[in-house]
Amino acid sequence: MAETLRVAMIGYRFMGKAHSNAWRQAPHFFPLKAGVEMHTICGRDADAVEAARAQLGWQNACTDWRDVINSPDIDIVDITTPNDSHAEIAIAAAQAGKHVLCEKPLAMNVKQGERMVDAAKKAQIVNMICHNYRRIPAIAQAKKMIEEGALGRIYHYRARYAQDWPSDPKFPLVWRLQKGVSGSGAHGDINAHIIDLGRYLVGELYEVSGLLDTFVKERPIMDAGGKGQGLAAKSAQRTGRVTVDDASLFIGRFKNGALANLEATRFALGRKNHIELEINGSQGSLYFDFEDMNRLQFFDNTNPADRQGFRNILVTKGGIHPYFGSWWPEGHIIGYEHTFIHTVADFVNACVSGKSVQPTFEDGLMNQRVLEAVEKSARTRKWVKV
Ligand code: SOE
Repeated sequence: MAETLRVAMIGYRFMGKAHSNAWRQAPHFFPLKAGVEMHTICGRDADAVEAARAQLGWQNACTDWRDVINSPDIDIVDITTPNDSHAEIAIAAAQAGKHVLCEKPLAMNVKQGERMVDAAKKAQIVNMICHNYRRIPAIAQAKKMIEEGALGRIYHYRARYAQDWPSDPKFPLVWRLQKGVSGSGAHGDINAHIIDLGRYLVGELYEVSGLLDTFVKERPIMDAGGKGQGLAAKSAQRTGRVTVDDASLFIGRFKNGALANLEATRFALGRKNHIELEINGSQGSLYFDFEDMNRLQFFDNTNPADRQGFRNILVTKGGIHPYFGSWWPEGHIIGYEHTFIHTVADFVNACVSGKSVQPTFEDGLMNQRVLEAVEKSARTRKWVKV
């Protein structure tokens, strides 16, 4: 093993947990070109971050990310904090010569995203945005099939990302519901994912027409020590105005002529983390449902007319299907956490080779440009070019 890459992760809640699992597991299941040392986990609450350190397997804990950014003992900075700190941390890490993995969305807006891309380019560091769903084997398989022409010319990309965690009006005003911390609501949080998948699978968007809405406009404010800032927080007494969207929809046209139809909502009761994609082309169609994430449905119009239909491809064949060779025998399925392990494995190997690994900060910035074009369209009720 040539070298060991020492990691500092900033943040320790939901994404911190998912990324910690990935840093721990990737070296055990993937042929990495370097070792990984889970050196330091960083968070503002000393007790909470120390508990996270012990639980998640980090060597050290610290309460100020600035202490680790310039440390000569750190090679990689992994940003899993809320959106409003991504730019400051990533730019400082890049300027310190660290490779950076940053959770999505890249930033609060395009301007911040441009500064992050510039800093990464100037520092010539390996930079990646954690759009983990690209590394679902079924999604990577879909990409391969589309590139091989299995669908022919693409006519439609239809995607929906639906959750329901804040649909109770008594759910408190957590950071994902505050524009000053999250930048936007369902739009930047989950529409960002299906925008990224559309750009990955179909191509760049040319113009969009959007609609954003907020269903619950006032929510209880958490008491200061409110635990569970994430998707399962408890309510409190005072109330505050919700400053982000609960749902965001848009239609659009890709540069290659395909049509886009995307919907992201946090008010689809019963949908907990439901991503659904359908891509229709001149030779066939693909359908994917994240609640059945090991399966890809494929309609092949070249089949003889008497036996056509959507067939289920179980994407679990090692050596044939992406990433699966590192896991189990065929049919033994994998889950949400594996998509982060795949992301980290590819990132580590890119850090060793010094090669770019998609999705980069540029991808994150392109996603940000689409997000902002949709928001502008919703404001002006006009079509907007990306
Ligand atoms: C909340 O919507 C969230 O945690 C997103 O922020 C993540 O990106 C997604 O993977 C799961 O849901």
